[in-house]
Amino acid sequence: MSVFFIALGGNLGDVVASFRSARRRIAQLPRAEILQSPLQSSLLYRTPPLGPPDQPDYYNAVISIACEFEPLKLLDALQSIEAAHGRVRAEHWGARTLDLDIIAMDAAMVDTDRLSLPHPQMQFRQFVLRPLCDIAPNWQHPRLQKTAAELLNALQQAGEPTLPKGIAW
Ligand code: A4P
Ligand code: MG
Repeated sequence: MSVFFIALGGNLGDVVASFRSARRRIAQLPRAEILQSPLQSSLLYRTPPLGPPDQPDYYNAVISIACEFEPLKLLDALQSIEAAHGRVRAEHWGARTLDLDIIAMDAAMVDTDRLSLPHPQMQFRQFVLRPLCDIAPNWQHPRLQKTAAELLNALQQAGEPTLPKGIAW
């Protein structure tokens, strides 16, 4: 059984409804369970867009699941959930209805064409680290040897404005 952290992002359509429905679908994956504690789903954050600025603010959250999937099989499942929510791949870093990225699988390091773990950009992104810290502040990045809380703190020390408070969803 592995613990995966999955980041949800989106800025088109009824994002909160898409997030709720994606969370339900992820919980229903065979042999997957969203871990029991309600803390295993982060709060929901409204975040300024990274990338082209002429797009709406994003919503972001992170959930964690324990499941027996091989990571590529989980990626397939997440991509089919994205597709079911109208995700069309157009502009790089452009607006999207639902983006589901795997942030990490325990302390695994994966480097293949289709999948890199931990997600190579995670340490630069408050919209990933802030919600991750709601549920796993002590998770340790296996390459950087820093916890999620330390990575978030480093961004804030570097002068990045903190995100507005999150809300339950
Ligand atoms: N891939 C490799 N590693 C992973 C992983 N750990 N998890 C591959 C998921 N996918 C991974 O992703 C492209 C390919 O990355 C996949 O086919 C997979 O094989 P994609 O979702 O098809 O395309 P994308 O999301 O447009 O590209 P990318 O580079 O993943 O974009 P990001 O990094 O996800 O950024 N601003 C705010 N505030 N909040 C956001 O959530 N998101 C983005 C998208 C831009 N700006 C944002 C946000
Ligand atoms: Mg993505």
